[in-house]
Amino acid sequence: SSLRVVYAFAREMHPKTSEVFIQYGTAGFRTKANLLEHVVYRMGLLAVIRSRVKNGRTIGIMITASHNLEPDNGVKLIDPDGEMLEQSWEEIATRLANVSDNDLESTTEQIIKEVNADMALKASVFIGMDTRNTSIIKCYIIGYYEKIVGAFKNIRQKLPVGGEYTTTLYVDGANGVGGKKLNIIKKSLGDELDLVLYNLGGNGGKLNLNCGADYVKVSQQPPVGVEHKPWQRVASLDGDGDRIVYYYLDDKNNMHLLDGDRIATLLASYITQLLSACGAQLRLGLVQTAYANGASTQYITQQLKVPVTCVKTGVKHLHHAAQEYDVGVYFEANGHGTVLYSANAKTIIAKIAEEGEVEQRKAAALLLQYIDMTNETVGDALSDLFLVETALCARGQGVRQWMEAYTDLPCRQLKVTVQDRNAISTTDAERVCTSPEGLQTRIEELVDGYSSGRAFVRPSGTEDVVRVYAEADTQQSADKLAAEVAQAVF
Ligand code: NG1
Ligand code: ZN
Repeated sequence: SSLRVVYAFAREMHPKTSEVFIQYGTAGFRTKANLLEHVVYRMGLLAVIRSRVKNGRTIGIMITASHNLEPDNGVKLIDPDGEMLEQSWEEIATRLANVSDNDLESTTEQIIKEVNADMALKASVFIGMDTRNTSIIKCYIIGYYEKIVGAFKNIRQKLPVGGEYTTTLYVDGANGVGGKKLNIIKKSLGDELDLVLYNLGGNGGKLNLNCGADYVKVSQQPPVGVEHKPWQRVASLDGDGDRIVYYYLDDKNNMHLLDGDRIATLLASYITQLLSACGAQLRLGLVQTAYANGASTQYITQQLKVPVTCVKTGVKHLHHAAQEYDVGVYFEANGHGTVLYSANAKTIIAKIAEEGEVEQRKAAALLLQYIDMTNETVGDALSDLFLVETALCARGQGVRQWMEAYTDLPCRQLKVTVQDRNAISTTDAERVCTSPEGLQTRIEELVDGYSSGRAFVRPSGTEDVVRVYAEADTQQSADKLAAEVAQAVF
């Protein structure tokens, strides 16, 4: 069944769009990068087969066009001892690269028979690439969702659906790539998760326009293009599929947002629960930025008793800080994040899964699969979606129980256009403004006028604006404080 996902992906996401015959030569396949999409995906498939023929030893995939100019790219396979792919396989690679999408399945099955691959063996494939823009994208398309969906289904077989959890999930795809991927995975999910997808880019829907995670988070409005039912949980992705937030509407049509902070707390508390069921003494910590809602930080430190690190905006800072923990959960409030596990943590958990008491073994096995479902390289909306769905299902929680953990402080984000945004500099993870002179004092004076008030400003790293953030005990106060601080910046 996992192979069916692979073929569906090949057809839908990496279709063969050109009739140009392409041959595996001395340096593998090499041609214009835009002709290689389907070839790279299929070489991923072939590498897995080759690894199995080699008893599970590692096969390399190298994505590069070496000295050729930027528009070219290439892909070649490397055998376990570092030599070039065995010559008799060049014909096989060429055959697989050139079949039509319709014949891909039968040709692959034929090749598996010919080379006598034991498909039950665990395969190992390493992927390398050069710095071409097209390399990074191609590197990413190989066999990844197969693994995540496989782990998700395995876990679901162990966890009965119960309590307030329901298997129906609405998704706002932001008219981007994440929704399209889910549309393909959807069929292979069966009863485990019933996805109802919106904003898939049809009907002239424009990328991120009035929809998607950023729109929902910043405007605090539900996206257009989604049919709403009271209390139904909706996941909203962003257009390039690296952010996710959840929300629901109540029976008075008020929206309730479950943002990156909320996702982080859910994952942290579920993983803590699994770790303690394993009997593993590992240090779990959470990484946030100044944009994290103050109520979430308070809940995490006071109730969950989990340590929190606050860092500068930008995933690289969060990722780095998360590596300091055995298990590091990191999320930006806007829904960008993931969970990292140290090598030591993985070894300990794997050992418990082998040698622990019965109940500890069970919990450790579950946690290993949870780790398998996690994209530790980079925050990924789809991986995060499966992590959230698993945690909710395991705890028998619907959106309302999830929301009950803590109450967000009302907040407001604004953008201010100024002459030179770099005149503003900050310190203490961007929470304190060091220049221009007097601005920090002014912000503090303004904040003092509000109960539970907090505010900061920083120059955006992605737009030519200064961002203002404020929170306070009521929405009206948060809005007013943000406007006053914006005025002080301007
Ligand atoms: P800037 O423009 O530096 O605020 C925004 C987001 C970041 C991060 C980056 C990259 C906010 C407040 N800022 O950065 O969290 O996601 O874009 O996408 O959401
Ligand atoms: Zn994004």
